Formats: sequence, C-alpha cells, structure tokens
Amino acid sequence: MTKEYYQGNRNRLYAQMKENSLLVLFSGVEIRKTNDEFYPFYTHRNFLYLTGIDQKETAFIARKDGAGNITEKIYILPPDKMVERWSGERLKATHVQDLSGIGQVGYVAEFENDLHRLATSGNYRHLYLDLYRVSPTDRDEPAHLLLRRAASDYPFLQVENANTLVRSLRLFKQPCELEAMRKAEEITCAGITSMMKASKPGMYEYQYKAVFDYTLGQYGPQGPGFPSIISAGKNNFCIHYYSYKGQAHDGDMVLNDVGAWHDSLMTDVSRGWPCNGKFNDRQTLLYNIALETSNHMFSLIKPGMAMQDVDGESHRYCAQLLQEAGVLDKAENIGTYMWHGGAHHVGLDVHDAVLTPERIAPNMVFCVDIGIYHEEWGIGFRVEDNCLVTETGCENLSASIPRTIPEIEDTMRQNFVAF
Ligand SMILES: [Mn+2]
Repeated sequence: MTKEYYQGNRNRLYAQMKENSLLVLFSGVEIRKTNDEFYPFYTHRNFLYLTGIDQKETAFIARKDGAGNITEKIYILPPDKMVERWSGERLKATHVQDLSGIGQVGYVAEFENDLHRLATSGNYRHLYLDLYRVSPTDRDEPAHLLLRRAASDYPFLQVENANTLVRSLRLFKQPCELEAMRKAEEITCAGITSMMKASKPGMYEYQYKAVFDYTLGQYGPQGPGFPSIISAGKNNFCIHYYSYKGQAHDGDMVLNDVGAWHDSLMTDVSRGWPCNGKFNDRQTLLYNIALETSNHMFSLIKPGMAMQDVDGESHRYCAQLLQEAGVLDKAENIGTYMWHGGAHHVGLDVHDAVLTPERIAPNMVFCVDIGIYHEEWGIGFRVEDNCLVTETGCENLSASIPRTIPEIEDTMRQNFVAF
C-alpha cells in the first residue's frame, strides 16, 4: 500500500474526531511464549491500517486543534546495533516517513514527555484511544494501561473510543484493498487447487496442509493469513479444527477453510471434495444443495438488504432444498444440518473487526458460508466464498476457485506438480 492510503485512512478518522482532541495509538508489544522466546509479533490491525508501520512498541500521537488543524508524530524504537545484530534492522526515521506519510518521527523515549506536555497544555479536552476487548478477560493492551493512567493523571481529558470510528472506516473496502484481496484470492486458489490435485485416499490432514503451505510459500514469505482449517471425514464435524492428525479414507470428504493474504488483506474460502476425486450420490446431493444455496445468495445480495438476512435467507433456502430432497423433515429443524452462519466481514482480519452494519452497502466484503453437516451420513463440508457488494448487486471474489462438482472433479484429475 502507498502512504497516500494510510494518510487517507487517518484523514477520514480525524474528520470524525472532535476538535481540541488528542489521539494516541500503539502498535502493540511482543507476547512471551516461553523462556527467551516470543510469539511472532503481530501489529495491532488498526495501527497498521492508520500508519502502515508494522513494528513493535511504536506509538503515535495526533492532535486536532480548535481550528481542525492536525499535527502528527510517530515514536519508533531507536537504532541499536547490538539488538539489531540479533533480531534484524529496525525501521529508520526516513523509512517510516516514506511508508506512513507522517512527517515527524521521534524515538519512544520522547513519547512520555510529549504526551504529558500535550495532555497538561490546556489545549485539549478529549483523548481518543483505541479501546476494545473481544472478551472481558483479554489481557491489557498499552491503550488500556494508558486509559487507567489518564484517569488518574489527566482526569480533565474526556476519553473517547477511537476503535468504533476505525471499525466504521474498515467496513468499506477501497480500490487498493480490493486489488490486494483479488491477488490474495489468486494465491488462495493456487493453494486450494494444489490440495485438490494432490488428494488421494490415505493422505493425512497434515499432508494436505503441507501442500497448501508449500504452494502459498511460492508467492512470498507471509504464508496463510490465519490458521488453516483442513480436515477429513468425521473431523469435518469440528468447525474450528486445527490438529491435522487425521487421515482421509476412501469415500471421505476433505474440508478446507483457508486464506492467503496480500498486502495484509485476507481471503477466507472453504471448499469440500471427496478425497478420491469422485463425489458419490449422497455427497453430490448435499454438495449441490449447498452450492445452489450459495448461488441463490449471490443472486440476491445487493445494497439495502439487511445484513442478518444473509444468514437468515441462506438457512431458509437451504432448508427448503433439503426438505425437497427428503433429507430434512421440518424447516425449523435446519439446525440439525446447518451449524453456523457465515456472513462475517473479511479484510485486514479474517473475521474483520468492523462495525457490523444493519444494511448491506457497496464496497463491503463478507463471506457467504454455506455449511452442511450430516453426521449420520458422515458428510460435512462448507462452501464459503467472499462477496463484494457492488452498486447494483454483488460479485463473488472467489468464484474462480473450483466450486461446482465438474470443476472440482476436473481439477482433481490433474496431477499436483511442485513449482
Ligand atoms: Mn472461513
């Protein structure tokens, strides 16, 4: 992404902030895994969205004065020859300016003084922090620590939540984001078709995963955007399955729920296929019902539709088809075979941290995820695609990833060839 993208994101946030306000953001800190080892650092997505800086322990202050003028400064880790010898080069000030378009770059040691000076200057009445916890028991982020400190040290500053504002911005995808998502779809397609081509009875789930990871690895060092769900047979009945230990036996279906990312934008795509390359009668029946339901949804989705109707209508329509096929007795029992909805937004996060809208509008991207789980028949899979809402309807961004039975069987007849 260009610096103009990040500048644009910040400007749209500033436009929503009150006058005489401070905005303080943090990229986050490393989490210790064990002894001297840390989990891979993952920059707070809103921080990345607003600055483009993908580095730990970075802070940012923007101030908006009474006339609406904005002043920005970012605080980075200082150069440190010994640390950098072990863990790689830190971003230099000029590099940070080029990436983010933020003019003033300081070192983190200056942050506390600057914040204190600004907070006590008498010029600011509001303090915007990015405050969010998915669960009340989530660990404190640097923003939560500052929130507590601000309450005691700067009680005259009214705290505002920047999180909701950023979430409302992230809801609508920009052209460059859509371009990145389309590229990510291509990479995801390569990964999924590789698994289809490599598939055979007796293959272990970890081998499918290895094929997927290997294929994504040809496109860059970043790998999958989120932990891949790849399972076979009865393991498909665990919706978020990550153990990869099972084996696909002849007649089993393989399920994947995976996504590549490009420029930090994700995809989230599920396909199901019989490991032996040929759908049997029951698999054909259920798969075509899921596919037809998905196609029905893509024909309906357009601006103005209620967001909750995506799940509601897909369950209603799928129930109707299952009833017509004699699989389901009564529509209200659809929960026996459909265990989840799937209309979650996707973007910088696979379950994108956006402000969930009531109504669908252009440039939203969300998943249409039709899962059917028939435990008695031992068949479970989902067909999950990424839906871009346009001015008049919608587009399936993942349409080119084999999804009809002939497309899947044709793909599976091909041999997997390593790059
Ligand atoms: Mn998914």
